Amino acid sequence: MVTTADRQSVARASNARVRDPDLEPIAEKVRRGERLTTEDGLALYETPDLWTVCALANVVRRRLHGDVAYYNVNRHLNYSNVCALSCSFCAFYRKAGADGAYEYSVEEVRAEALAAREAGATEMHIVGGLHPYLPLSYYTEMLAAIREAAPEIHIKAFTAVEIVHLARVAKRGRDGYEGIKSILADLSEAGLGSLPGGGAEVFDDRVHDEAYKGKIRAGQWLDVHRAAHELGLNSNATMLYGHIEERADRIRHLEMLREQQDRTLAAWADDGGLRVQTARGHDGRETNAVVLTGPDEQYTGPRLPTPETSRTGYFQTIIPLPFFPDDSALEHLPSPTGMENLRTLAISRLMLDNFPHVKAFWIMQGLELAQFMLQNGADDLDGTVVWYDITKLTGPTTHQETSVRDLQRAIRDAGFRPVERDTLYRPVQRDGKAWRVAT
Ligand code: V47
Repeated sequence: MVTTADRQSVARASNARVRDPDLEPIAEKVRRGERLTTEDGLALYETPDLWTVCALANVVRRRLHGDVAYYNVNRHLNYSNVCALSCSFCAFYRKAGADGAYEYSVEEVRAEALAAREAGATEMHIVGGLHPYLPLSYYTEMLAAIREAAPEIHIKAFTAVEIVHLARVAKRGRDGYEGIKSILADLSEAGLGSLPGGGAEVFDDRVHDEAYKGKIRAGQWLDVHRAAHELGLNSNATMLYGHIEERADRIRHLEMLREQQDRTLAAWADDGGLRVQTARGHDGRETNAVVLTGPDEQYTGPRLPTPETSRTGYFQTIIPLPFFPDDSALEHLPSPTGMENLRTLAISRLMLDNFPHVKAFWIMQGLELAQFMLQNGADDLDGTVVWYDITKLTGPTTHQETSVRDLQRAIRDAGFRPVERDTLYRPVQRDGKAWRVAT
């Protein structure tokens, strides 16, 4: 719900002085709710005027979410680090039988679900490596065990590459798109609620072949999410940046995500009252674009395009992930700086005009920078997390937890109103450990 105070803050933000005159045409497009082009994206990267980039991202963020900033009470669970791949950016994977390799049993996952329930969590976010030996039944049993132990918890699980791996494990790899869709249907039947955004890395063949050869390419990653959306499952998207890719690769990545979301939203536009504009895709071709913000706000809540139509099956959130070099085969590279992280998040907000949410994942950005990002495009910090094995911000520990009090304090201190959400961005009403989705 966008209030008068929100409108005033949008107006203030829209009138922010543009210091670099080259950004004026881009600022004008943002004010009018028009789609930005590839060249605009590159100009936002090249300008020394980072403050205007951030101010423009703040205009869009405030149009969409006013003074609200989201967090959730969740648990991340990395069920196994055993992986058939050896991506050079990754410090998480181990080969089967190697020192430090682990996998949770279904009973251990059940115990985690009970602990999450005890702690009042609304979501379990579950991902792992491409385990060469676990059968499909391990995954469906894992979901069923969680559903039984904690039926109210939303299970957001498995990156696109894990889904493709499961199709191969279940000998449905040759069935292509239909094989992938049938795996998703089986997982959904067992309890899967949505897909996280991991494993997208950067959609570029050169970068793929140098840094994560063997992983699925852009087309397959997008296909898995398209199949999930067709089944009515929402999903997220990530971009892992700051390693061997170019800034132009990042812009193309964002454009490819935006075009896939266009195809979903444009099909809903007629009955949802969304305005369709003509734009150019990343390959120069004409597309039907749906921009969620404009001088008259269009986005109406957690379920696009209107609460009445209650549609699900779209990208909710973009999560830009800064590269952590430590202990990876790319350890010699520096990690992106705070300024680069801020700029990339702001540009993600501006380019992904049809994604409702932008997450500053505090585990990777650090809570201090994530808090600042709320003023520069982000509207979500992720949650309490508890255990996280893939990257480590401080030291070797995988216990990376923050309290609701600290998340709320960070949000308030940044000038926003903390709202606890469920995985689908519905506000949560909480009384201690007990909670329900607010109506
Ligand atoms: O898939 C792996 C990336 C992802 C490194 O959907 C690395 O809400 C940086 O996807 N440096 C997992 N990144 C995290 C993820 C995620 C996180 C929070 C919320 C959501 C969501 C999704 O982390 C992996 C991979 O792309 N990753 N290694 C690294 N060294």
